[in-house]
Amino acid sequence: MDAFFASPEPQICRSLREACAGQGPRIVRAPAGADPVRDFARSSARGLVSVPRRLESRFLYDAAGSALFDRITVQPEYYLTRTETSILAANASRIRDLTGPATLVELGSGSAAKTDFLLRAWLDRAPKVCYLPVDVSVSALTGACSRIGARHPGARVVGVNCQYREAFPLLSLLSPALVLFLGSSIGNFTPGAMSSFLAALAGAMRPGDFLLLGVDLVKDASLLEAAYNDQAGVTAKFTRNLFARMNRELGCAIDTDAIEHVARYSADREQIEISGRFTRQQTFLLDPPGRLITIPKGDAVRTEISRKFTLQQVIPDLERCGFATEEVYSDERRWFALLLLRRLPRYSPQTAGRGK
Ligand code: AVJ
Repeated sequence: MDAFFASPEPQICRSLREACAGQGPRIVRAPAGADPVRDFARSSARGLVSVPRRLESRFLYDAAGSALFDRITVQPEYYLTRTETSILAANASRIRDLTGPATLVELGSGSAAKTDFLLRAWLDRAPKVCYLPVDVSVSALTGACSRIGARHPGARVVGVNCQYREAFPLLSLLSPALVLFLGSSIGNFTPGAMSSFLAALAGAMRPGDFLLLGVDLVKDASLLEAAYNDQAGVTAKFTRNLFARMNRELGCAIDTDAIEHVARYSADREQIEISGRFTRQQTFLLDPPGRLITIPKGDAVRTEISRKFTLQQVIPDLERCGFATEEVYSDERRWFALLLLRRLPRYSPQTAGRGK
């Protein structure tokens, strides 16, 4: 209790209060002081020299990357978005029956196209709904806010421009809440990072609040690999855009044409592994750190993993992290699942991930 009163209210909470009081912007930003370019440069410098070489997936989503991701979601091979949308369309009103009129908070909302079905289900039962999309891409967020505001006049929309975890202090203020984490975005986390993320999320949520989690399910490798190697080459562009972003924001002089998109399914690890492979040696000029990092010909830089799940494994994992599974929705082919979870009544984050 003392600790609670001693800690000042996080700035993001103050910004939200101002936004809700009607003054100030309808977009709440991450705490000032964080320098995004410096953050990108430091993370990239660290990742490029680590073994294996890797870049953080969150940097894939600048304005160009978010737009490319939207194009990925409509490629014929990329079944995830289409399948999840059909599951949402079929179950939105059932979900609303179970959760009641909760505030909707969407982590990694992107353009928020899928959320329409939920908003409609909410507005079918009450004249108003509060919706807070959270995204690192300010362009995707502004687009989503204006589109939803125009389409659903009953929706009070406040965009939150920050990383997932930076939005966690808002969750207890917004209870009763339904947190949306769709698209199998959770698949970007390693198993350890997923447990710590979920434990922190459970710790930030109020008991009884809901989480709607989208997970892509394990399936035939050829279907998975096709989804991440579309014929039109949009996914390849998406991977290369991360390096192009380094050129734009960090002044690296990289020839992105000499970087090849590679996406393979590891059946052992049950994940798609995506990297940019250098078809010739290139040197990164990283500024502000002012470092030179040479990547030899043939070396690969991991940009993403996309884990695939089985319900038998993920449901007990979620339980260990503080979430009880209320209902599971899927499609006829069992390609994708939406789990409606509930924050357990008693849960302390310290006990999470035990035995892992
Ligand atoms: C947004 C992380 C769910 O893993 O399928 C799609 C990202 N990358 N194609 C995924 C992605 C390449 C996507 N997630």
